[in-house]
Amino acid sequence: MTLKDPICAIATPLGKGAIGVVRLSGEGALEVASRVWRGKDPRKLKGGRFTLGEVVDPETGEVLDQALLLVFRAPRSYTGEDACEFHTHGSMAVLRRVLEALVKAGARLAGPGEFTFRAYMNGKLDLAQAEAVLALVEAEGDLARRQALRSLEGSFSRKIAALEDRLLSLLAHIQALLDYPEEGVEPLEARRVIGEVLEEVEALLAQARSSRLAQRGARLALIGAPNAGKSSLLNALLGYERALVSPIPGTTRDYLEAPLELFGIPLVAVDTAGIRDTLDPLERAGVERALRIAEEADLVLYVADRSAPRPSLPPLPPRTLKVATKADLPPLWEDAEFIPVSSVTGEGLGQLKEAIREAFLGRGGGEYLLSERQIEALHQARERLLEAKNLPEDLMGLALEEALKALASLRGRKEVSEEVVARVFQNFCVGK
Ligand SMILES: Nc1nc2c(ncn2[C@@H]2O[C@H](COP(=O)(O)OP(=O)(O)O)[C@@H](O)[C@H]2O)c(=O)[nH]1
Ligand SMILES: [Mg+2]
Repeated sequence: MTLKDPICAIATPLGKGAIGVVRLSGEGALEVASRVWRGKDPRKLKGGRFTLGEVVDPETGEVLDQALLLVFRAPRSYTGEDACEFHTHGSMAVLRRVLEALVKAGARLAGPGEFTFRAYMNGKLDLAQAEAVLALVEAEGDLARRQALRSLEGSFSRKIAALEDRLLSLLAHIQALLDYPEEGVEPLEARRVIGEVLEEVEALLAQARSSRLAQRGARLALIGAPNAGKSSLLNALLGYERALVSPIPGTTRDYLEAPLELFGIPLVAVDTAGIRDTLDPLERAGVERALRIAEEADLVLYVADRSAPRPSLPPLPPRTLKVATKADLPPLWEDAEFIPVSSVTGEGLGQLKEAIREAFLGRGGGEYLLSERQIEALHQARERLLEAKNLPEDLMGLALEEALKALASLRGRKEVSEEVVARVFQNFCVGK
């Protein structure tokens, strides 16, 4: 496999769409395109221009579809290569034939992520940005979208670059002290710098949880006595009638799931059967299942009716918010630990949502979407920084270099030691 040969792939989802896009990129891509295109010659088109024409089978000349062709010229394309997109009608029948035609015309089917890999190799994106592309493609909720976009735009990379820079300067100083002690280079407050970098790394690591939530979503379980108002609360949170609500206790015998996006987090809300002692075997099974669902949930809403005698608390998992329902009715009990809400008037729903948000995201909310690889690299950087912090200045170098490597790996820069050397040299032109 060469790195520059023309590759092609269907870029839109497999199914039926008004339009579908087939991508082509690589050296000679426009040559390949010209063999399947009836219309203006793609080789003569300016980058960034669309043209209307027909896609044809290069062997038989059969017209496959009417399409728009969008041409990009290196380096001004996603991959940095000559590239183009065929915007055809979006059926599999069309897309498959267009792809086939491109292969006949000399392109190769792209491997997974190959376009973005080329973009990375050609310096269009760094590794963190490439991961952001993947996250954007896979985003299920608005939080993941927002955070991934921020990384794609380079804000995360810039932050990491700034941290790398500080460590490089520190390493340069330490090296200078070792090599030219007689020069009287001002000793840097190494520990303070390390402490500051460490703080930033830890602040980033604190976003690991919200990143995972944003990407994988979370399960929110509603449990409580029959008739407590669980199903009504679910409907109120959803904004539509999903669960059956009834004044007869024990209506929800099994459980039901509903997708619910809160604060951009894709949640699955699970409404369960009421928890109470019952002899009905079917209801009994439902109760047991409810308790199991609560244990497996990322967050539990324990729901109790404030207008009825106070129920005794079942064993609750640590991540539980207590909710007192029917706040519009005269209360029979009060408890500051419970958030009062009314599914009828909507009172307290905002406060409850805020509490859910805080339980999931903490107060900050999280700026970036960290991949598992990034979390791992940040952990490594953190450990090395902690190690360096506890060493005397002349022995910190190695741990600092390791920390730097871990940080640099976020952006995909593997070799940093050469750079350290260069920085030392650059920093140390004090007459030598
Ligand atoms: N006034 C009032 N009634 C409510 C409220 N929430 C639920 N209910 C009523 O309480 C009964 C039981 O509600 P439901 O949601 O089915 O409870 P579940 O068994 O816990 O799912 C129904 O008659 C609801 O209309 C509320 O906030 N205010
Ligand atoms: Mg119910």
